[in-house]
Amino acid sequence: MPNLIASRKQIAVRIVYVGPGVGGKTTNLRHVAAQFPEYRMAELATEGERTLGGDFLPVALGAEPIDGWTLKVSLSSVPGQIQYAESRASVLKAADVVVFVADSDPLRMDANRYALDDVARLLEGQGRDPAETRVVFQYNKRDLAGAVPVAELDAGLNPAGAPAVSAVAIDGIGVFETLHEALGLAMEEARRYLAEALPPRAATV
Ligand SMILES: Nc1nc2c(ncn2[C@@H]2O[C@H](COP(=O)(O)OP(=O)(O)OP(=O)(O)O)[C@@H](O)[C@H]2O)c(=O)[nH]1
Ligand SMILES: [Mg+2]
Repeated sequence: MPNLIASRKQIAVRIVYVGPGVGGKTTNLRHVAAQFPEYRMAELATEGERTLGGDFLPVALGAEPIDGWTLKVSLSSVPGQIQYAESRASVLKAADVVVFVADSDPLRMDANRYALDDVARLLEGQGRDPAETRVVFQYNKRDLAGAVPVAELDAGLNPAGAPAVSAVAIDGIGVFETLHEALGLAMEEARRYLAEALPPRAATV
């Protein structure tokens, strides 16, 4: 759930990138970080290019204030490799918005499915309803020859029709479109939370 920093009138919201190993989560965050040299991205415990601990990028994107509260956003990613479920669970716990980075490689369809089921399992384990969780899909690696058609990815991974963006994260394509969708959901979540957490009069100050 969002975090209120009353002294600064800030509401902090977390966007967490999830998805199968080598799907492109770190690539997305690196691309965002490159546009914001004032923020430092932490890549925790890596082994080669594989993320073991998660990535963390705190940014304040200067979104329109909501009832006088400024939105502060942090982006993070979980390690995609199957064995790091505990690390995934702890990062996911704080997620207000989830970005699922799917790999369009036909050989990674089982990995996509596993990662999606894993997210649902972890959220349920935390007493959250996956169907109520705000999610954006990114269909990454659209440059691959033989990329799975978008309609097939939609049908297989996103039957509920959540926002979905095609991307070639390695070239920065679709990275900011995805973030834009996620920020829209983050704003919705911040509004919902403020309406619930603050007395009605304070919320409209
Ligand atoms: N062809 C292609 N390769 C990509 C694209 N995006 C990322 N990659 C490559 O895929 C590999 C894995 O990308 P990462 O961003 O490290 O993947 P990750 O999801 O963070 O993986 P884990 O940390 O293991 O969970 C890297 O070699 C990237 O350069 C893309 O759009 N197209
Ligand atoms: Mg990574």
